Amino acid sequence: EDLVAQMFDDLYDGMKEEIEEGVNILIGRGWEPYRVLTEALVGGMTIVGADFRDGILFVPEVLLAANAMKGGMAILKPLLAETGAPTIGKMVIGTVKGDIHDIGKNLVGMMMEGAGFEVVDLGINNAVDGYIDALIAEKADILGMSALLTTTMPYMKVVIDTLIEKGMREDYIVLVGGAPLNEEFGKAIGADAYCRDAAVAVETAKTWMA
Ligand code: B1M
Repeated sequence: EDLVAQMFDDLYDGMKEEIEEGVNILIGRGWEPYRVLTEALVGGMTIVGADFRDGILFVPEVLLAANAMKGGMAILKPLLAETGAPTIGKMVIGTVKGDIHDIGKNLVGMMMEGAGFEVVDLGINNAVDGYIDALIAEKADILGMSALLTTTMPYMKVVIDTLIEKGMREDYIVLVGGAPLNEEFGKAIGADAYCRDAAVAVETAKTWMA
């Protein structure tokens, strides 16, 4: 698909308007919103990530790419939302302390909402108290934590250990995700499940709520 290749370039170049236009065109061609999300947007960000890692792209450029991606996601958000679906459960989600990456978390939030969950998004850089206060105040069923850095992912254990200390661990389903995590890490820190991507997060949440 030529347009998707063009969108990879546009995302790489941080061209927000072009990305928004591309998303609209693909939707107009009858693509499912989830397919646009994964193939065009997440696919494009994977290329950005590789060149960022290899020192070809730098923070300012990656910020522009992230901004363009968010423009595309904003168009898809209402399309992913199922109308009138009964609420299945409530999730508090946030990126952990020290970490400002939020695209993956936002995507998980969008997909969860689309699947009928109520989502309370705490944003980025969350300390343990913020998570715990929100879980109590919101009477949440699920805690979702995101981390994109190897240096911030251990903080998830701090949060889970604090839940244990306070005798609250059994009250919540704890789901974790983010590029540097894996199944083994999820188990080791005492999460209920590691979610590889947003679709898995939705399926896992549904399974645990059932
Ligand atoms: Co950052 N960054 N970054 N960055 N950045 C990474 C993560 C990195 C892998 C790039 C690289 O070197 N290849 C690298 C980390 C290396 C490491 O830890 N080993 C890195 C680095 C080093 C940094 C800085 C330290 C760079 C610097 O300043 N020198 C800095 C850190 C700042 C901080 O957090 N304190 C930094 C900054 C930034 C930007 C601000 C420029 C920007 C973020 C913008 C934003 O988020 N608003 C950015 C970006 C965009 C990236 C990459 C390129 C893309 C991340 C992304 O959005 N992916 C990233 C490269 C990569 O990941 N390979 C990189 C798309 C997104 C849809 O995927 O977030 O994985 P992802 O989410 C997926 C799944 O992981 C899962 O579902 C999502 C959807 O399928 N998931 C969950 C995620 N969270 C979940 C939570 C759940 C469930 C599933 O809960 C239930």
